Amino acid sequence: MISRAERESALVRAGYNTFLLDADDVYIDLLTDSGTSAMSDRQWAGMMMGDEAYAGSRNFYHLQDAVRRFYGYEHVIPTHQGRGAEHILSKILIKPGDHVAGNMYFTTTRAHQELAGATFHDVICREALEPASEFPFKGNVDLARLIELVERVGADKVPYISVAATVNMAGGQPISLENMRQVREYTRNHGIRIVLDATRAVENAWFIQQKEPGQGQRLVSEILLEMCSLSDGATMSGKKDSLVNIGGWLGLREASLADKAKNLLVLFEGLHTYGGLAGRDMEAMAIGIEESVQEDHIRSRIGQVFYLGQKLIDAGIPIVRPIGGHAVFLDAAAILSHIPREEFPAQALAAALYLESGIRSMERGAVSAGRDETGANRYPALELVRLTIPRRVYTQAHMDVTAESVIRVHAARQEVRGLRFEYEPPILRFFQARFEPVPRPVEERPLPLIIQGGMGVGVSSWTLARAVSLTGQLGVVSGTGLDNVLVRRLQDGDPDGHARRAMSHFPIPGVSERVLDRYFLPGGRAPGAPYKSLPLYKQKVSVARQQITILANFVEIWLAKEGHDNPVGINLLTKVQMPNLPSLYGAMLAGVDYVLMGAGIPREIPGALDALAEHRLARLKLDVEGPVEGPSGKEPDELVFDPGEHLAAPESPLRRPRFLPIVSASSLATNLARKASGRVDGFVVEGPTAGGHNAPPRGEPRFSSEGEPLYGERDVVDLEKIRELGLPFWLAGGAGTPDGLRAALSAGAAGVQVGTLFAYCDESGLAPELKTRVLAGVAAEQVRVRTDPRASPTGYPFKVVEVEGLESQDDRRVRNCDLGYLRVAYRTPEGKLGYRCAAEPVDQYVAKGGDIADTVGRRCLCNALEANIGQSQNRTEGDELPLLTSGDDLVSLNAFTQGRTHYSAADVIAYLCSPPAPTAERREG
Ligand code: P61
Repeated sequence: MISRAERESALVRAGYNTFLLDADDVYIDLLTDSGTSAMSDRQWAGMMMGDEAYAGSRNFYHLQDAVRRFYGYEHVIPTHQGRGAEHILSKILIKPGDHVAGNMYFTTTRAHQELAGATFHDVICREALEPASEFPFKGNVDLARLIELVERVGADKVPYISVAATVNMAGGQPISLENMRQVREYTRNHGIRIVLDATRAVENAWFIQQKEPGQGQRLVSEILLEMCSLSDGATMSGKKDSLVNIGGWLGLREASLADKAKNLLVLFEGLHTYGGLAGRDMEAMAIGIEESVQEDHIRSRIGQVFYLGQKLIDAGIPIVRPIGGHAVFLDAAAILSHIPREEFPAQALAAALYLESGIRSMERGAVSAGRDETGANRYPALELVRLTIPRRVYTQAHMDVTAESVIRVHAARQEVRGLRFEYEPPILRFFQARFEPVPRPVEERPLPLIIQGGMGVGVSSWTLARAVSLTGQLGVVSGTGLDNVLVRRLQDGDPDGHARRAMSHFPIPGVSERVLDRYFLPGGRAPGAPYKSLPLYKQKVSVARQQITILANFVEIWLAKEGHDNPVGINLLTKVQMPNLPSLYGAMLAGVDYVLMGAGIPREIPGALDALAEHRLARLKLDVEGPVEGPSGKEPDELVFDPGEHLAAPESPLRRPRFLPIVSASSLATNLARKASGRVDGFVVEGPTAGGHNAPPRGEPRFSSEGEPLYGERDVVDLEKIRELGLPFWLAGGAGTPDGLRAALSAGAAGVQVGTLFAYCDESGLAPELKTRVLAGVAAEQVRVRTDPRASPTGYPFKVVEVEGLESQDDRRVRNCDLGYLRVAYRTPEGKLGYRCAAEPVDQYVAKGGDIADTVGRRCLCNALEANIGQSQNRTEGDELPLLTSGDDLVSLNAFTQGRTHYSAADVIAYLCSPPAPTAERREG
């Protein structure tokens, strides 16, 4: 069987529709008993005796004999399968405006009746609509309903009654002989024909033998003949009772009708002596008919269905009672009572069962029922999932596995979410429809225990965030620098097509096309060719430039959320101010659930999120450095973002994500909780051992002998004060161990934020060779994480990983500022805004009024971090070198990796959630 992760993606590929799964991705296939039974040795021998004459094949006569003998119809018209017979029958009997009554609809049967112009009326007995009712003949016609209909529309408008035995959609439920006799008597008096759907009539006959008074001594074959004698004709799908992979027939008593049928047959199926079948197929069906009525066969067949059903009943699973002939039907409406009918509980249950165990079942509820003539969804009384047992294929052990799987899904039923259509075909929609999960509002979800930290640039990629979110914890995408990450990905050929797939869903017209036009290189860049970069961000940029930022954030979140409905977050740096509003808007267009922001005080962000959710203009104050003060009395400099410039007529408001500022002090949390421009939903509380940028130590700066900033008592966050704010919080920085998680929880936190462990996992965006090198360094205890007070142009301490043999960016780099995310605005002597970065060429920085002392030891983080994810810029003086950052806990990664050379995000989650190691006493006990 394929793994859970593979089943997950198979299910997404199949649009949550079990009909669209590849059979190779299925473990136990209970989709249907139609054409899936195993043929016997006798049938296979018959296959070898195919007489493939175009006309008058010997095998046709064998089939005709078998049908006459066991079903009693004089005229036998072969069809390729059941619906072929339904098609012909509907066409010869129905006139537009007619009414057909039946003991519950069947999908193809009703579709052909409607296609011919009739309206179908369900006249099944009321007991059939009650899954728990033990009534033994739930397939019975409710005569009162039938009479009422005939009197209302007139007998001349009712060409025939469609009587099914057993009734598939009711749960494989039989009709009694007595009821059939009553229907016969009534219709005879009114000149109305009865057409039997004989598809599973043998199984019906067995139920009559078992349950109907006075029938216990008769053979199944005798009962079958009597049932058929109470009808004027029958449609048959040989793929069920008759044990063949393909084939069917139409049986009639009246020669004139049979002639009409044969006339149409040559048009739609084939000549009347083969009707769409090969001679060998007719031979196999003739033999299958004979085998199907053998008492031993039918007893063991229905006995196997009963075995599975009884196991489920014993486990308290709501199923249709009594257990039917060909399948066990789960009562999805009862099992998933938390999912409204509009969200198709049976479809969702079938998908959940596949995900759990690779078992394929079939929806038999509102999706199967389709829409009525007004276009509204039909909501049938029964909302079922069918576990259909092919004949002579599976063993009781398969039934045991199936029962156990259903029991597990039932136990975790609260986890199952509703579905909505992504594609809905106009007829028999259930076969080819595609679905997607109905997004569950983030407010209704439990808070995550683990937040995967947003590590930029591109380390917390969509692949990482998606992998984490799929486990039910919070995956977070880093939004920093995503626009250049996207255009570089496109210039590298977007090998798997992921970026282009997401781009095709971008709601702002024309943008994706324009970006593809300019940046997409189908085979990647020519060897040695540098990347084309984007124009640098400024206070005001063109609409087109903003749209690339919106697009890039949309793409990353869209991909992280694809195919599941678990929450995903985005992390942005407050300090990287200028692209933040378009980034947030892009992420929100893709439905981002959480926004996390640190590196500064994001006081204005909550209000901006409220505005963006309503597609309203949002503003942030732009920080502007000296040397020249702005003219006094002048409005403060602002960043303004107007969604209206991009989406003229948005369809509906966007979901306002939860906002979690990242803070390093309780005073900051208090300030944000009280003074932010809108709702703050919680905090990530980050200590100085976390990776990336850290807060500087409080008070007079002190340094170790190696020049690292020293943190002291004053830098320890007062958790008591945080708790008092009454908002959930997560601890970050050195919390990435099972003990760290437990300690956080006992300190009142909702969980932890973990970065470093995830940075080196298979799904992270870090270049594979860097992961390998660092993990080898960790195993050899040859890594060091140094807090560098100078490396970052922001002036915040920045953690740098040092590994034996890893070449990193250093002072020898020829300075060049062509990405510019860390540029800050300053005012020129002329009062204009300019932009500078302490890592840009020194003379330029000084020319812009910068202090030369600020440039010392500064690294170009933009280019180095791009290099970290394999998007190193190619320069004449050599490729840009990486600069790795990690939390202090990198050095203790061994406790987790234990010699592994690679691991997955799910491994990290499993490790963090692992129970405490047993203590000495407990081990002895
Ligand atoms: C089945 F999802 N049954 O049960 P054909 N009458 C009856 C049938 O059960 C039946 C046909 C006529 C299938 C296959 C199937 O919505 C679906 O040989 C009582 O399939 O043409 C077929 O016979 C039609 C599955 C049909 C469906 C329609 O699995």
